[in-house]
Amino acid sequence: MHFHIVTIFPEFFSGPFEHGVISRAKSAGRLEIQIHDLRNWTYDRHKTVDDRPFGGGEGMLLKPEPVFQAVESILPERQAGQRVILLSAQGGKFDQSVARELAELTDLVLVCGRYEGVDERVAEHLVDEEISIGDFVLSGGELGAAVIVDTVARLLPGVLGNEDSSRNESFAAENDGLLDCPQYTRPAEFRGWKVPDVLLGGNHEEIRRWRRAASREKTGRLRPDLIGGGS
Ligand code: 9D3
Repeated sequence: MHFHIVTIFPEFFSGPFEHGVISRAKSAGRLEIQIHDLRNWTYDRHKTVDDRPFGGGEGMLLKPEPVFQAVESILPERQAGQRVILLSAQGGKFDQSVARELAELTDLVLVCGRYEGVDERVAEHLVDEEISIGDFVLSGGELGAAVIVDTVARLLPGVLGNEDSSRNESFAAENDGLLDCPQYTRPAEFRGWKVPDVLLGGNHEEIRRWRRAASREKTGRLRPDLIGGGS
């Protein structure tokens, strides 16, 4: 899968994809991540990407021309399997099921919003959809784009070593809608806190039952919304 990120801060992305699973998947040719500097599609002396909102108001907006130019050069004609997403605070919320859908694509262009927002013609006439990563205020779309690349890349065949991608993660769904159970490693006692005895014994049926109960308890306590208990 080929990811394209359009941003006014290309340096932001030297880092997030250079570690662990994503870095290895890039080297193995499982995915490609191309960073595009939005200013490459400006034609004035100052490489202007922003301007003031019509009608007045605080702050600046991303101008439409460089964004259209960038996306139209990256994907000259939109084909099946290619999608363009604008990261914005107004978008639909990203989650694991959106990630699973995006993992089917061949090309994904992520346009990072900045300033107080983006000229609305980008959302209306250029991108396929607008996505937010949650109900909180960020300074721009770059962290959102990094979150989406990381989440989607893990689902690609071969990236986690799961050739068949059958172990397709579904956040809680694979665990019957529950959170992961608590896990422990050595030492068996740390500062007086003991690892549950059942995990130290070799009774795998008993361990399975303990994990299941512990998952249920923890989900009810931390994420009652996942078991239909409201938030
Ligand atoms: C919603 C608040 N806006 C009205 C005053 C101001 C505003 C907040 C944040 C304008 C732009 C931004 C920049 N945010 C993003 O570009 C963004 C974002 C986010 O803020 N939260 C969650 N996901 C995302 S993805 C892109």
